[in-house]
Amino acid sequence: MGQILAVVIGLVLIGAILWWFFGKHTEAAGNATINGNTQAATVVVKGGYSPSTVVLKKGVPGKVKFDMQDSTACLSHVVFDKLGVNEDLTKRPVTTVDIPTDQAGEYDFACGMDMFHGKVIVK
Ligand SMILES: [Cu+2]
Repeated sequence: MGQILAVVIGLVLIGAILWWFFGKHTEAAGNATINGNTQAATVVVKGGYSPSTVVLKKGVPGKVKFDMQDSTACLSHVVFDKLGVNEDLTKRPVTTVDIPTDQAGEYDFACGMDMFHGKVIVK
């Protein structure tokens, strides 16, 4: 009886650990709102990026709007390495970054210290 209990507790703990590490990956990706000839997705910056993944439609000029609600230095800049973008988000409440959508691909972004990560998927 004690053994079964130990196994059950073990499985629950393993499940909790897996959820803790991998649960965030199931967070829904944000989709862009298409408005006429352009599309925009909003990422709220507050203790991280929410959502941390946004999806843009290929072929429609795209923007990602960073809605700054964080006051820590950590998240003050957003860096898109591949695009050569390094924006100071503290200058205005919402900072817009243009994303090339002529071909499918992924653009990773991170805070200035490379601690928080997100990505934009074009497909
Ligand atoms: Cu940081």
